[in-house]
Amino acid sequence: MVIKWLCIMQCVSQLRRWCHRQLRFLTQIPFKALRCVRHARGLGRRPAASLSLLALILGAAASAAATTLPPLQLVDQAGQPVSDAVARIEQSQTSAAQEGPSVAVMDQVELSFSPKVIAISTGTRVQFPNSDETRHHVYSFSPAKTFELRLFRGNEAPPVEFDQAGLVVIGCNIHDAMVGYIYVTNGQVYGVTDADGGLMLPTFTAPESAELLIWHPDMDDPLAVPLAGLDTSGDLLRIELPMTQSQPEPASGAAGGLRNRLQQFKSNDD
Ligand SMILES: [Cu+2]
Repeated sequence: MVIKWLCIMQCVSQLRRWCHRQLRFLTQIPFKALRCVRHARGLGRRPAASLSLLALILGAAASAAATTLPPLQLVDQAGQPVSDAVARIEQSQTSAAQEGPSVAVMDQVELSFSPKVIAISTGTRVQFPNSDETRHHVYSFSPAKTFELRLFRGNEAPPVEFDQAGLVVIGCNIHDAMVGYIYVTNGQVYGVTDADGGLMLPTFTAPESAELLIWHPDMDDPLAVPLAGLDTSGDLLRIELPMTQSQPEPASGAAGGLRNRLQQFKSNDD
């Protein structure tokens, strides 16, 4: 009798556990169903989001049609050509952009950097061959790149990689008059004017709000010209630059400026 009673109690207990599990399952159904509805609504929103993204892409493409500017000619206030000016289109892209790291050259000829100004993409390495008989000691203390190539001849100096955008002023520790500029940019569309002030930029795409930016060591500030404001109807795009009237820095001033920057850099670095 006792055994029979125990069997009945066990069956009742199992029945209670089964009922409890069923009850839990039943109470979860609305939440599962709710999650399914939310998921379905989420899926339902995805096409709309995709359409919005597609519209944005199409809109951007429409406003960023390929542009080819006429050849630039940069002149000073007297109409004289300005060489060694860097021009670039901000926020622009071009299929003509070089891929991967490349090597640029800033030679040293007759106690001068040659070219005096180069423009490069970030990640570019620059070789500093010395074509003079005397030795040079090339250095820079610019925030975008601080380096030093101790006294060297010929091709003894290893290339220097410029991995940060910015203007890098180059000097020689032996010859104070030697000053060069390396314009490092993250952009793709840029160039340096030749001896005639001329420059042909590659075909590019850019937002309508983008600007043509021009830098030169003899300008107080870079010049920014909205692309929308450029008259591109002619065979030549002539732009007058607000050059400073003063002559290039005298030798002592140039080197002194570099040394002052060195001291400032060192004091800021302490
Ligand atoms: Cu030198």
